[in-house]
Parts: sequence; C-alpha cells; structure tokens
Amino acid sequence: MKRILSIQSHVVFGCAGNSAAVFPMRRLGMEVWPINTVQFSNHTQYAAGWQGMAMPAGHISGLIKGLADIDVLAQCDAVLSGYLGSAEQGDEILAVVAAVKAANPNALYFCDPVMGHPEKGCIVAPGVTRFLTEQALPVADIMAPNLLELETLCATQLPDLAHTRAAAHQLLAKGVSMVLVKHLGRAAQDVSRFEMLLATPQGDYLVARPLYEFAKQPVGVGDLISALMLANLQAGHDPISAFERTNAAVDAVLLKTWQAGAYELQLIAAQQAFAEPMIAHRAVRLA
Ligand code: PXL
Repeated sequence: MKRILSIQSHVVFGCAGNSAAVFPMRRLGMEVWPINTVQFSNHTQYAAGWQGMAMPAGHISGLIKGLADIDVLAQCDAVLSGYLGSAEQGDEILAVVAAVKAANPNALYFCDPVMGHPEKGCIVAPGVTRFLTEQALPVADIMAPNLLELETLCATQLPDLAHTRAAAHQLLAKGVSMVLVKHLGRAAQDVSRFEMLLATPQGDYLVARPLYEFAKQPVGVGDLISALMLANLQAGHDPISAFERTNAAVDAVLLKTWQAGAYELQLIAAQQAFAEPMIAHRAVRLA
C-alpha cells in the first residue's frame, strides 16, 4: 500500500485540485491523505465566480505537526502539490517535503506547478509563480507543467516541440528526474491531437489522444493527469507504462464528459479506466 499526501485545492462542487485527484488515486489503490489549500464552492473558471477561502497561514504546518505527533510521516511515500491558496503556503509545503523526506528518504515530491491562466480564468494568488520557479523547482523530483507553465519555469517562449524538449531538459539538468508536459498545445507534433511529453534522462516520449470539441473546455484535466501519473508510478508501473495508462484513463474521462455534454469531469462514470485503462495509444520514443 502506497500513501500519498496530496496538497491542493478543494471544491465543493465539481472537479479541480484534490476534488479531481483524490478519487482517481484511491481507485488506483493508493491511500491518499488530502490537505486542502483552499475550500471553494467551485473552481475559479465559472462566470459567476466562486465563494470560499484559502486556508490561513500556519494551517498546513499545523496539520503536519499533527501527523508528526502521531508518528505517521515515515509512512508517506510521496507528496503531491498542486493549486496553492497563497505563496506563503508554498513555504509550508517545502517544509512538509523536508519533514517527509527526513522521515522517509525514499519519498518523492511530485510538483504540479499550477499557475494562473489569464485567458482561461484560472486565478492563482500573487507570488505563487515565483515560489514555483525559485523554490519548488530546485527540490521537485517530478514536475508536471503544461506548456505555458514550462515557459514560465524556463523564462522562455516555446514555439515548437524541439524547444519544449530542450526546456524540459533544462529542468532535468536542475535535478528533476522526470518532466511530464501535460499539454503540448501549440508545440504538439500534430495540433489536431491532444499530446503529452515525458522527458527523462534516458529519453523523451510522446503520447497522443483525440481532442474532443467541448463548448467549454473542462477544468481539472491537468490535476487529474498529475494524480494518475503519480498513482501509476507508485503502483509500480514503469514511467512509460504509467504515462500510457495515464493518457488512456484521461481519454476515458474526457470521452465520458463529452458524451454527457458535461462541463465538470465525469470521474465516477469513467472510474474503471483508472484501474484498468485500455491502452489504445502507445507512447512513441522521440529521436
Ligand atoms: O485545475 C487547476 C485548478 C485547481 N483548483 C482550482 C481552480 C483551478 C483552475 O481553475 O480554480 C480551485
């Protein structure tokens, strides 16, 4: 049994942050310990806005003190971080990572560098981007940026796949052991597909799935991808197989969501694919 401490947003309605990540990881057999950075009524991309609040400073540290007091930190196999409610929470998360690694030196830190997305309306507190670039990047074992986040992490524009691969290798050179580019977007080999890149010191892999035409693109897909990748790795799948299984499961969720005409991800309807994904698309090793 693997145990994952997952530090992300919570939404009451719908799927984003922990509300997109916890159920799929549990369905894959993980024991998940969720810590919520915010509690919002819904994700930030509804035109009507949202209600709720970020957890106050000290909240995350307090919870970790509680876990240390009951002596369970050494059981934690991985820390996953995503949407933050404030830049100060970033410092608390790095202290969590340090405490978990001190208790269990084999534990991994998987960082999904969720940044604001002005065109999409994903709203993130000020200072979070700087925290991710300057503090989280140097200590992350696995990073899962989308194309825009990778551009910000590397402070460069990524017009195509070659530049994107080079940027991912810049992160590897800084000590990250694996980079998953969750959405290649305009840097895809074929922009009529949804493509992801896995960059490792041993080689780069590309995997694709169909693009569905949504009236409004669902939110939380990136959170789902990171959760599935980490859970598949923790379940013992090698990185390429974990990458393919993640792609297949995300495709199943998006297909169900599209068929239902829904805006929120249909995680329950697609749950079988978390545990038993049908691999229709193989990862291709890039030359
Ligand atoms: O998927 C990223 C995300 C996570 N959490 C919350 C969000 C978003 C994107 O909009 O609003 C609360």
